[in-house]
Amino acid sequence: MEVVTPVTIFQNALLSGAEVVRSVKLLSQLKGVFEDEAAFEKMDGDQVVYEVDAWLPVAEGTEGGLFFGLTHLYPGTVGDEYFMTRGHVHAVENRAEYYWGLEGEGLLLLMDSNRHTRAERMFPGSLHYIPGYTAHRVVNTGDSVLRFGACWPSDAGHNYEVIDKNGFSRRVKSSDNEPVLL
Ligand code: S6P
Ligand code: ZN
Repeated sequence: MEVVTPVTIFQNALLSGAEVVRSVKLLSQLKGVFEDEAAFEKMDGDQVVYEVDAWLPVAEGTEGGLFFGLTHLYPGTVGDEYFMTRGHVHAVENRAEYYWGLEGEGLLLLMDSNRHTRAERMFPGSLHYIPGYTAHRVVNTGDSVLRFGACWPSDAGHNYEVIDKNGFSRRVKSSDNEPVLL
């Protein structure tokens, strides 16, 4: 019997191995995402808001495969709005996804096709099923890095345009150091 060592290791909320690809999202790449544009312009655009480590074992668009990702979302605010991911729906809209919390705390915003937005609390051990046709965005409401895992179909793709254009119907802001959904 042949025994091999996996090429990818997922340990202590970190993903490593030769096939893992890291992408970095700088604040300057999130122009238009946060409400307070004056506060945004005053900030260092080169600061990292989040990083995604992804293992894509099959080609993007392959039917039947699965992708695995780990997002590291740093703490911070633009004005009083917490750092968050850009957010997207899947290009193949009926494709679902799992997220799970690993470190830190935050909120997962889920917006359905009627623009109704609900929020699920994220914490180490939280598990989130994101149905198809549902826009998803994660907000770091804590003061440490929020790390979460993701698993999605390899033919889901990403559609960022709809969120870039219309945003989510709710925003998460800090009021007296407490997150409020507005
Ligand atoms: C992919 C999955 C995550 C996000 C990541 C960054 O389907 O939902 O890996 O890509 O959390 O968020 P965004 O909105 O910039 O892709
Ligand atoms: Zn997704």
